Amino acid sequence: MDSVVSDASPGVSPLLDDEEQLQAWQTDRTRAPIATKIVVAGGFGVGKTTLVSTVSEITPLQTEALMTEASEETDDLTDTPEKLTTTVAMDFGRITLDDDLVLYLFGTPGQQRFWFMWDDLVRGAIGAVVLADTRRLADCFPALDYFESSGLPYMVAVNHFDGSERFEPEDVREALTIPARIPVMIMDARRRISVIETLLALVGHALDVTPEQPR
Ligand SMILES: Nc1nc2c(ncn2[C@@H]2O[C@H](COP(=O)(O)OP(=O)(O)O)[C@@H](O)[C@H]2O)c(=O)[nH]1
Ligand SMILES: [Mg+2]
Repeated sequence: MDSVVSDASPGVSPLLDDEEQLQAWQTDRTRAPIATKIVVAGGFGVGKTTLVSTVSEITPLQTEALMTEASEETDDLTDTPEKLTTTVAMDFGRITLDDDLVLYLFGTPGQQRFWFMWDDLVRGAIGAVVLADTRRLADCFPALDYFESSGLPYMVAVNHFDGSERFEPEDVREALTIPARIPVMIMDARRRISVIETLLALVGHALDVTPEQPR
Protein backbone atom coordinates (compact mmCIF):
# COMPACT_ATOMS: atom_id res chain seq x y z
CA MET A 1 0.00 0.00 0.00
CA ASP A 2 1.33 3.43 -1.00
CA SER A 3 0.37 5.18 2.22
CA VAL A 4 2.68 2.94 4.27
CA VAL A 5 5.83 4.11 2.48
CA SER A 6 4.73 7.70 1.82
CA ASP A 7 7.40 9.08 4.19
CA ALA A 8 10.28 7.74 2.09
CA SER A 9 11.87 10.22 -0.31
CA PRO A 10 10.80 9.58 -3.85
CA GLY A 11 13.23 7.39 -5.78
CA VAL A 12 14.95 5.89 -2.73
CA SER A 13 14.03 2.31 -2.17
CA PRO A 14 13.73 1.30 1.47
CA LEU A 15 15.14 -2.07 0.46
CA LEU A 16 18.80 -2.79 -0.29
CA ASP A 17 18.16 -3.88 -3.85
CA ASP A 18 20.69 -1.50 -5.36
CA GLU A 19 24.31 -2.63 -5.28
CA GLU A 20 25.52 0.96 -4.83
CA GLN A 21 23.91 1.10 -1.43
CA LEU A 22 26.11 -1.68 -0.05
CA GLN A 23 28.76 -0.52 2.39
CA ALA A 24 32.41 -1.44 1.81
CA TRP A 25 32.49 -3.71 4.85
CA GLN A 26 29.62 -5.69 3.43
CA THR A 27 31.49 -6.55 0.27
CA ASP A 28 35.05 -6.90 1.61
CA ARG A 29 35.40 -10.65 1.38
CA THR A 30 38.79 -10.65 3.11
CA ARG A 31 37.09 -9.61 6.34
CA ALA A 32 34.19 -11.96 6.33
CA PRO A 33 34.59 -15.05 8.47
CA ILE A 34 34.41 -18.25 6.53
CA ALA A 35 32.11 -20.76 8.12
CA THR A 36 32.57 -24.38 7.28
CA LYS A 37 31.03 -27.60 8.40
CA ILE A 38 33.08 -30.61 9.42
CA VAL A 39 31.75 -34.04 10.22
CA VAL A 40 33.34 -36.19 12.92
CA ALA A 41 32.63 -39.86 12.37
CA GLY A 42 33.83 -43.21 13.65
CA GLY A 43 32.77 -46.18 15.66
CA PHE A 44 31.04 -46.28 18.99
CA GLY A 45 33.15 -45.03 21.93
CA VAL A 46 36.03 -43.86 19.76
CA GLY A 47 36.03 -40.32 21.16
CA LYS A 48 33.79 -38.22 18.89
CA THR A 49 31.95 -36.53 21.73
CA THR A 50 35.28 -36.02 23.51
CA LEU A 51 36.83 -34.40 20.42
CA VAL A 52 33.95 -31.95 19.93
CA SER A 53 33.85 -31.06 23.66
CA THR A 54 37.64 -30.54 23.81
CA VAL A 55 37.67 -27.68 21.32
CA SER A 56 34.18 -26.24 21.24
CA GLU A 57 33.92 -22.59 22.29
CA ILE A 58 30.21 -22.92 22.71
CA THR A 59 28.72 -25.41 25.11
CA PRO A 60 28.58 -28.43 22.86
CA LEU A 61 25.12 -29.61 22.16
CA GLN A 62 25.14 -33.20 23.20
CA THR A 63 22.35 -35.60 23.15
CA GLU A 64 23.83 -38.20 25.42
CA ALA A 65 21.50 -40.68 26.97
CA LEU A 66 22.21 -42.96 29.84
CA MET A 67 22.64 -46.41 28.39
CA THR A 68 20.11 -48.83 29.68
CA GLU A 69 19.77 -52.54 29.37
CA ALA A 70 17.69 -51.91 26.29
CA SER A 71 20.82 -50.98 24.33
CA GLU A 72 22.95 -53.78 25.73
CA GLU A 73 22.39 -55.89 22.65
CA THR A 74 23.29 -53.15 20.17
CA ASP A 75 26.07 -51.23 21.91
CA ASP A 76 29.08 -53.40 22.61
CA LEU A 77 30.74 -52.25 25.83
CA THR A 78 33.36 -54.97 26.09
CA ASP A 79 36.22 -52.56 25.36
CA THR A 80 34.71 -49.43 26.94
CA PRO A 81 33.31 -50.59 30.28
CA GLU A 82 33.69 -47.06 31.71
CA LYS A 83 31.25 -45.65 29.18
CA LEU A 84 27.82 -45.04 30.70
CA THR A 85 26.28 -42.69 28.20
CA THR A 86 25.83 -42.83 24.46
CA THR A 87 25.19 -40.17 21.84
CA VAL A 88 21.70 -40.79 20.62
CA ALA A 89 21.53 -38.11 17.95
CA MET A 90 24.69 -36.10 17.44
CA ASP A 91 27.30 -33.74 18.86
CA PHE A 92 27.50 -30.15 17.74
CA GLY A 93 30.25 -27.63 18.51
CA ARG A 94 31.98 -24.57 17.11
CA ILE A 95 35.60 -23.42 17.00
CA THR A 96 37.05 -20.20 15.54
CA LEU A 97 40.58 -20.42 14.11
CA ASP A 98 42.61 -17.36 13.10
CA ASP A 99 39.61 -15.07 13.81
CA ASP A 100 38.10 -15.73 10.43
CA LEU A 101 37.75 -19.47 10.00
CA VAL A 102 34.77 -20.81 11.87
CA LEU A 103 34.41 -24.57 11.99
CA TYR A 104 31.12 -26.13 12.91
CA LEU A 105 31.68 -29.65 14.13
CA PHE A 106 29.02 -32.29 13.73
CA GLY A 107 29.62 -35.64 15.39
CA THR A 108 27.80 -38.55 13.88
CA PRO A 109 25.86 -40.92 16.04
CA GLY A 110 27.96 -44.07 16.14
CA GLN A 111 25.33 -46.71 16.24
CA GLN A 112 24.27 -48.59 13.17
CA ARG A 113 20.62 -47.77 13.77
CA PHE A 114 21.26 -44.07 13.07
CA TRP A 115 22.73 -44.61 9.60
CA PHE A 116 19.69 -42.98 8.00
CA MET A 117 20.84 -39.61 9.39
CA TRP A 118 24.21 -39.54 7.67
CA ASP A 119 23.13 -38.19 4.29
CA ASP A 120 21.49 -35.21 6.01
CA LEU A 121 24.42 -34.73 8.37
CA VAL A 122 27.12 -34.53 5.67
CA ARG A 123 25.18 -32.14 3.41
CA GLY A 124 27.23 -28.97 2.95
CA ALA A 125 30.27 -30.32 4.82
CA ILE A 126 33.75 -29.62 3.46
CA GLY A 127 35.12 -32.83 4.86
CA ALA A 128 35.08 -35.48 7.54
CA VAL A 129 37.40 -36.78 10.24
CA VAL A 130 37.08 -40.52 10.72
CA LEU A 131 38.20 -41.33 14.25
CA ALA A 132 39.76 -44.73 14.79
CA ASP A 133 40.63 -46.66 17.93
CA THR A 134 43.45 -49.15 17.42
CA ARG A 135 41.83 -51.57 19.86
CA ARG A 136 38.86 -51.84 17.52
CA LEU A 137 40.10 -50.70 14.14
CA ALA A 138 37.40 -52.48 12.18
CA ASP A 139 34.73 -50.26 13.78
CA CYS A 140 35.64 -47.42 11.44
CA PHE A 141 35.17 -49.45 8.23
CA PRO A 142 31.54 -48.36 7.76
CA ALA A 143 32.57 -44.69 8.02
CA LEU A 144 35.53 -45.18 5.67
CA ASP A 145 33.30 -46.92 3.14
CA TYR A 146 30.69 -44.20 3.42
CA PHE A 147 33.09 -41.29 2.73
CA GLU A 148 35.05 -43.20 0.08
CA SER A 149 31.85 -43.79 -1.91
CA SER A 150 30.28 -40.38 -1.23
CA GLY A 151 33.38 -38.52 -2.47
CA LEU A 152 33.50 -36.16 0.53
CA PRO A 153 37.14 -35.36 1.42
CA TYR A 154 38.08 -37.17 4.62
CA MET A 155 41.02 -38.07 6.79
CA VAL A 156 41.68 -40.73 9.40
CA ALA A 157 42.57 -39.62 12.93
CA VAL A 158 43.72 -42.36 15.26
CA ASN A 159 42.63 -41.41 18.77
CA HIS A 160 45.35 -42.77 20.99
CA PHE A 161 43.98 -44.13 24.25
CA ASP A 162 46.24 -44.53 27.26
CA GLY A 163 47.36 -48.08 27.71
CA SER A 164 46.70 -49.08 24.13
CA GLU A 165 49.59 -49.97 21.86
CA ARG A 166 50.97 -47.01 19.94
CA PHE A 167 51.05 -47.44 16.17
CA GLU A 168 52.64 -45.45 13.40
CA PRO A 169 50.27 -43.81 10.91
CA GLU A 170 51.61 -46.05 8.15
CA ASP A 171 50.79 -49.19 10.14
CA VAL A 172 47.20 -48.02 10.52
CA ARG A 173 47.03 -47.10 6.84
CA GLU A 174 48.13 -50.59 5.91
CA ALA A 175 45.81 -52.31 8.36
CA LEU A 176 42.79 -50.39 7.06
CA THR A 177 43.99 -50.27 3.41
CA ILE A 178 43.60 -46.51 3.34
CA PRO A 179 44.60 -44.99 -0.03
CA ALA A 180 47.86 -42.99 -0.10
CA ARG A 181 45.96 -39.74 -0.91
CA ILE A 182 44.10 -39.86 2.44
CA PRO A 183 45.94 -38.27 5.41
CA VAL A 184 46.33 -40.46 8.50
CA MET A 185 47.26 -38.88 11.86
CA ILE A 186 47.79 -40.15 15.37
CA MET A 187 46.14 -37.77 17.84
CA ASP A 188 44.50 -37.42 21.25
CA ALA A 189 40.88 -36.30 21.35
CA ARG A 190 41.31 -34.96 24.88
CA ARG A 191 44.06 -32.51 23.94
CA ARG A 192 43.00 -29.20 22.41
CA ILE A 193 46.20 -28.67 20.39
CA SER A 194 46.01 -32.18 19.02
CA VAL A 195 42.39 -31.73 17.94
CA ILE A 196 43.15 -28.36 16.31
CA GLU A 197 46.06 -29.89 14.39
CA THR A 198 43.74 -32.60 13.17
CA LEU A 199 41.06 -30.13 12.07
CA LEU A 200 43.62 -27.97 10.26
CA ALA A 201 44.97 -31.05 8.49
CA LEU A 202 41.46 -31.86 7.30
CA VAL A 203 40.79 -28.28 6.12
CA GLY A 204 44.12 -28.33 4.24
CA HIS A 205 43.33 -31.68 2.69
CA ALA A 206 39.83 -30.57 1.68
CA LEU A 207 41.26 -27.43 0.02
CA ASP A 208 43.86 -29.55 -1.82
CA VAL A 209 41.33 -31.93 -3.31
CA THR A 210 38.44 -29.56 -3.96
CA PRO A 211 38.68 -27.80 -7.32
CA GLU A 212 38.57 -24.03 -7.00
CA GLN A 213 35.18 -22.51 -7.71
CA PRO A 214 35.11 -19.92 -10.48
CA ARG A 215 34.19 -16.51 -9.09
N1 LIG B 1 42.14 -42.69 27.69
C1 LIG B 1 41.43 -42.06 26.78
N2 LIG B 1 40.09 -42.06 26.91
C2 LIG B 1 39.36 -41.41 25.97
C3 LIG B 1 39.94 -40.76 24.87
N3 LIG B 1 38.95 -40.24 24.08
C4 LIG B 1 37.80 -40.58 24.68
N4 LIG B 1 38.03 -41.26 25.83
C5 LIG B 1 37.03 -41.82 26.73
O1 LIG B 1 36.39 -42.85 26.01
C6 LIG B 1 34.99 -42.85 26.25
C7 LIG B 1 34.23 -42.73 24.95
O2 LIG B 1 34.43 -41.45 24.35
P1 LIG B 1 33.25 -40.66 23.61
O3 LIG B 1 33.82 -39.34 23.23
O4 LIG B 1 32.00 -40.64 24.42
O5 LIG B 1 33.04 -41.58 22.35
P2 LIG B 1 31.96 -41.45 21.17
O6 LIG B 1 30.99 -42.59 21.34
O7 LIG B 1 32.76 -41.62 19.91
O8 LIG B 1 31.30 -40.11 21.25
C8 LIG B 1 34.73 -41.68 27.21
O9 LIG B 1 34.62 -42.20 28.51
C9 LIG B 1 35.97 -40.80 27.06
O10 LIG B 1 36.28 -40.11 28.26
C10 LIG B 1 41.37 -40.77 24.78
O11 LIG B 1 41.96 -40.23 23.85
N5 LIG B 1 42.05 -41.43 25.75
MG1 LIG C 1 29.36 -39.70 21.50
